[in-house]
Amino acid sequence: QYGTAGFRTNAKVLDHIMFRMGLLATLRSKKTKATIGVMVTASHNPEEDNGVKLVDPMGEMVTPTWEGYATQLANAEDDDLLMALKDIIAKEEINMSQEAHVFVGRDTRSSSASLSQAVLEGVSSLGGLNKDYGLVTTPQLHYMVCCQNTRGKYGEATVEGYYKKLCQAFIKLIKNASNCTDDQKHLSLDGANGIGALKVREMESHLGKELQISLYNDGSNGKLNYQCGADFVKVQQKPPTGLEIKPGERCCSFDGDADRIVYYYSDSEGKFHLLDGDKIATLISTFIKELLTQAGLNVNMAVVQTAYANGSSTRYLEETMKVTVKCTKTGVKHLHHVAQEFDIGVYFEANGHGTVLLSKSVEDKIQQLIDSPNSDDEKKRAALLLQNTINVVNQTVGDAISDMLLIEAILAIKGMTVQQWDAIYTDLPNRQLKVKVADRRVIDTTDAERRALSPAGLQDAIDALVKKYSLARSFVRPSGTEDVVRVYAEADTQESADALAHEVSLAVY
Ligand code: NG1
Ligand code: ZN
Repeated sequence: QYGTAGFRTNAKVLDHIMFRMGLLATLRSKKTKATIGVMVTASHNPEEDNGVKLVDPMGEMVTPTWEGYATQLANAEDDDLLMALKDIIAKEEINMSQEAHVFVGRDTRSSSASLSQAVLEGVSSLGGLNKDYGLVTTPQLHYMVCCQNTRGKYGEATVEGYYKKLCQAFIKLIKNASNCTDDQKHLSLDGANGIGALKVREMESHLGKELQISLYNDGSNGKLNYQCGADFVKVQQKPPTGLEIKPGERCCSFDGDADRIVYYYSDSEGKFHLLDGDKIATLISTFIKELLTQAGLNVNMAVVQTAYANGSSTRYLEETMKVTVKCTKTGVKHLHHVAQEFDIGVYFEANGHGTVLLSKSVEDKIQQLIDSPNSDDEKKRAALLLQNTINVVNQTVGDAISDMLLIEAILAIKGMTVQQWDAIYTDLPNRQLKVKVADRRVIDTTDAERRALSPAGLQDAIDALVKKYSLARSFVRPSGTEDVVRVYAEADTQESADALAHEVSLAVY
């Protein structure tokens, strides 16, 4: 099934899927009369796995109908493939004489080169024209597709153009940071032994001395995602191997395709502190809200989260920051769609995947403030900061490189240490567990996956368990990317969160 992460499994069984996704991307391009992207990656999965995802014209995920076609094509027997293609062509009334353009990118997995070759062959066999970007991060490919289809309005569709746009905006932002010491400009980065590390190396010359990155797990000797990377750090709640963590020092981890980022540090007692997607969303939305106030702009802004968002973050955003918070189902496309309903939508999954979306009308209002002779200096400064914030952000999808630059700029401008950022609110202790069951699909959920509708009695059992603990919350949902049921629990102490997660797991089993 083409799920939230596209197709993802052991690389050995994927070549025909890749070829067929090349075919499907070509059809999608003919249908939309636009360039479509195909990214070969399995993100944070082990090196042995691989996967593929299609990118729609504006850099978004493909629509549910086309996800359905992807599933049909992938499952067709060889003899039925032509029929399956003809079926899609007929249903979508595709004009086969229309030109097709497909951009292809891949991560650093050893299987990615030949698998992306299979995609390219799929594209050419339906007469599509392709451009092979080779090794790129997932968000870079999304960015290229969007640039191409907006005829350069979003930027230049090259990797070099991407670095230039982001780094120029970053350098303009950082000029507003007075008294920034060399120590504060230093960041330790765990590249998960993946593509992100390679691309940060490429980008470094564009950053000048404004950000000094010590790169660990750069792929030179470690294994991709093995005991490192954003997913490992978030789920294990401990630092990656291969990174020397000095007390108080700001560190971050990318995942295997560089679309997720988490920050962390260890305190003077050696205790590990994680700053996940919720902390990132809080930092970014606070910064933007302050600038909007300074600029005198009244726009509707929301932070979009999933059920995995720490309860403390939701409470802080709603009660202290007074921003609208929306909760959606897990999976970036759900968050992205809800964020699009607002003038400004800041969306982050707790695991560190997220970005900021700004409507055209907000961009225009900011430009007017900059151009207007009547704006006072404070307003103009805030408007310029907002404009550079927009330019450093990759609005097409969550992007570890872009998020990192924005976070580094915000911390520098606010003169904030990682400890001060962490202290904005205190996370509720929490635990995530996986449970293997015969058929995870028997669990049906509602209310953005926070309540189980079936099997009968499960939600009542969870409710009864939650009542035993204070500040507690728990939910279960079938994973969209693994054959497991995920259990989440939070409570006032780690012991309670662990016990609750364990008890709820037993109720699922
Ligand atoms: P599943 O396996 O459906 O929980 C995981 C992540 C999602 C998202 C997708 C796609 C968690 C709890 N779930 O989904 O947030 O990133 O993978 O990669 O982190
Ligand atoms: Zn990823």
